Amino acid sequence: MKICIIGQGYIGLPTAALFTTKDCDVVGVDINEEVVNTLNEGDIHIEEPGLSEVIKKAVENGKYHASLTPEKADAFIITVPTPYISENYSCDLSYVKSACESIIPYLEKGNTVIIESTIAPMSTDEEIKPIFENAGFTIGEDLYLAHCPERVLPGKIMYELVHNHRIIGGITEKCSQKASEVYGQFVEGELMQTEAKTAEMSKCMENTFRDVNIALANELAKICAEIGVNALEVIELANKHPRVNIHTPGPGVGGHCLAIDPYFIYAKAPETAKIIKLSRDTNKSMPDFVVENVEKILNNGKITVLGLSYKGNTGDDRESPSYEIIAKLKDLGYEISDFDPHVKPEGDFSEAIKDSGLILILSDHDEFKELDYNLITEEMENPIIFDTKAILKEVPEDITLYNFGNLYEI
Ligand code: SAJ
Repeated sequence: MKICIIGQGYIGLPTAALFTTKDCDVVGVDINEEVVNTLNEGDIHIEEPGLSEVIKKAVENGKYHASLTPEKADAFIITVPTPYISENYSCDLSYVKSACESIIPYLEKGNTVIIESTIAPMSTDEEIKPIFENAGFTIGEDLYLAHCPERVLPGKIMYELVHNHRIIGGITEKCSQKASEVYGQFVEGELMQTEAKTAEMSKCMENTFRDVNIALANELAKICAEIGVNALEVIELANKHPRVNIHTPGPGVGGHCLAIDPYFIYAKAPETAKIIKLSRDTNKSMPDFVVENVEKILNNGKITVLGLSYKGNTGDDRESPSYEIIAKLKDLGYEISDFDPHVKPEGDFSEAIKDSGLILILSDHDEFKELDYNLITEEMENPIIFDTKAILKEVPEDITLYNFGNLYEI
């Protein structure tokens, strides 16, 4: 089978690599000439464990090449970004649409086209299908179109692409069957066939489920701070119930999925999607909540922020609440230093905490779980830590520790 994959990023390139391991010929298309050149030399431009070996081998044995333009193939997979448009709470489909337009000259009867990019519910039916119909194809008869969202975790992409279950949302049943045949080449998880709109909604809802649950935990943290209860202890105890799983409160929800996908649903039914919108608002209010509490701990001076990325043990800082918190603290006149070994590996912890009045932990990196407390007491002006991710369990007596469990003590 020959596969043409448009967009050679975090999802497109690993997907291309996996097809080559199953004797498929793959052309990886990207608009970035530098990326195309790098890939054709057998090197990769992104970091993902296990990926570079596969691409190197596939370039050597001729199973993979990159190109600026599409080529004829049996299946076309679109893995381009869908940026968030804050004005109307929806996704920018322009890259997906132009990727669709770009393959039209190469399409032949019987081909399959798969959209993997995360898109708002109804997009495949209302916005993508007409592009191919206008080019003369009848979907389900001479061209097969499906939305098959990816659901992988960076760092584990090569494993999860093979083993995770996949939602295969065809415009017609035949479209789902055809798309399943494509993924059946390397996917070992279940291929769950459904309609395109159900696949779109499922993907958005998976991330919304998590966002709403985090909002509940964040609201609990605020309530407990107000009335004087330890929220972290409440969560620990309540979660011993076999059917309860309260999530973890934090400084806000970052990343390019949870903080965005719920809006795609909200935009479709703003009058009805009340919990979804309120949850987004609650999670978006957390940077302010952190700042308010910092102000209660320290009037002025230097604050050391530990963690710039949106979650632990990654250098990914897209939509990270850390930057909003830092900007707000700077506006209030605090001097800010930061330390994040994943985002800024050149940073120096001892320099960052020197003469600081407060350490503010905003990401749960493993490196922060064991801090050098002697250095902290020696270098800091006041040895106080505000741990918004609750990663420190116990600190020496001469250090004051605040987290979302004891904010009412400030
Ligand atoms: N967070 C909390 N409290 C929690 C859990 C997370 O505040 O209890 C925060 C994190 O600190 C982070 C944010 O939420 O700022 C998002 O982190 P995450 O690990 O929950 O999610 P993402 O955005 O890295 O990845 C999600 C995943 N989706 C789900 O778990 C439903 C992943 O499986 C998807 O592949 C990915 O979105 C995607 O691309 O859609």
